[in-house]
Amino acid sequence: MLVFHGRYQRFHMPEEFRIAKVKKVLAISRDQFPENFHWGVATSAFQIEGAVSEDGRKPSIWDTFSEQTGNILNNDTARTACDHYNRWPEDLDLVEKMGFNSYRFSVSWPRVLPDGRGQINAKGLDFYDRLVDGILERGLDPWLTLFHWDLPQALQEAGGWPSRDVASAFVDYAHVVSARLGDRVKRWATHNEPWCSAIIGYFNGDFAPGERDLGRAMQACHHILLSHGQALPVLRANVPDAKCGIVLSLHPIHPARDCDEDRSAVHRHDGLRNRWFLDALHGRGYPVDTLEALGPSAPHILDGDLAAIAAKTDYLGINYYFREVVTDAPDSVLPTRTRVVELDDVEKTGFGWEIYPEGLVELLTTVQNNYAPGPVAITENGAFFRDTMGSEGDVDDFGRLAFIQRHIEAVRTARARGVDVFGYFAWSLLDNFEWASGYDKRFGLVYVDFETQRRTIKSSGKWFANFLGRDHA
Ligand code: IFM
Repeated sequence: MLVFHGRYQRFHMPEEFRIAKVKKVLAISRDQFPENFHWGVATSAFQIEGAVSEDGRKPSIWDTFSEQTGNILNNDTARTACDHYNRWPEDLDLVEKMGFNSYRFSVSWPRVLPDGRGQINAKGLDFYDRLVDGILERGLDPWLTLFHWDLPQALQEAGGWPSRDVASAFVDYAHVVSARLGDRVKRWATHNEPWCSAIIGYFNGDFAPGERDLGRAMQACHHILLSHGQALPVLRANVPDAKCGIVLSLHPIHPARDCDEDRSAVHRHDGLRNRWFLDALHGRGYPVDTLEALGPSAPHILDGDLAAIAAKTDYLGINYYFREVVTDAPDSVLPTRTRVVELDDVEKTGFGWEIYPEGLVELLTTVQNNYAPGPVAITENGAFFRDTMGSEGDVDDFGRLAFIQRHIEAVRTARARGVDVFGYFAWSLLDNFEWASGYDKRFGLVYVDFETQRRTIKSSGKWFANFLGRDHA
């Protein structure tokens, strides 16, 4: 029987058959990883919390951006999202039920400091206090990210990340959050994917605040990295036993054609995409070739900035989704004179992103060989595929399951080659507000019916429960 239900296929598959199918694809086992390996799921505040004006929260740049017609697919907004602000106990129960030992989340800056700095919103901070207690009560290790893109709108109006003052506001915010939660949260990340908040937000314009100015984007990027470095001593002072890091989205870069032009395009592209962040964080300053390519759009850097950015961290978070294949493109809008090429005959996720697990092995070993960053965690990895709805309310997502398994296998290979990967976090716990794609692109291990807010663990989540030694979720 095959019935179509909205966008999703519904079909009948008996429970035993589905469980057998989930078990059949299991090719890796937890005991191939250390006992203390961090297995987790990741989320971010803006994508799941909703409650955008409850209890004193004020708008972030993403509220403003998503309320403007045409910026988000279907004009979706995150006003309610997964209503996690009210449903967090149920959501944490799901994390526990799927067998994870760690939970990565972010704090909403405008919930804690509605104007970005100054007056603390006690109710906002109380929410995270309860959330952290709830995480610990379920035996999960809290991994807190301070900034996952939701800059308070008031700070954007004061210039946004291109303004140096915003870096100092971030340091004050880091102080407020760590002073309150640092007795219980030991794993801290300053920023998630500065590439996206700086370059996509201020140059490409597809993300909030939607600007299109390369110079402002690079200045924003510099201040984000600076704020990371300047916040570290504050975190360490408030939380002496903290493990602090930053989370980068990195990509292996490959040439589209086997020719010198594309090989040199790879180097240039890698300069902006990867080395810009890795070099600066590891004390090498910004790559000279990229600075030259940027010309007048290069950021203003004050004495001491690069030393601050290179402050020692305890781990590096890497978010891995796909590789980038590039070609030489003198007419490109990018200062690197490169263009990302979409390949035809390759496996892809529903987003059109190439499925390339071997890229994770390459990325991890290259970062290890070039930077020796110390312990590394895969802080995000996952995929969007259209889910299949079963007649018994079950949700099959075997595409996602296979994607995740192949990437966990890649982590195992990288570890066998000497890379100290100590954690893997699936993106994401719940289907959620996928930025400019709204609710159309679902990444969750848990299906969310956005009309009823009903949650259903998908096959991938059930597989995790099995893999992590929990009885069937
Ligand atoms: O949803 C995002 C997340 O917020 C940051 N990393 C990539 C994910 C999937 O696009």
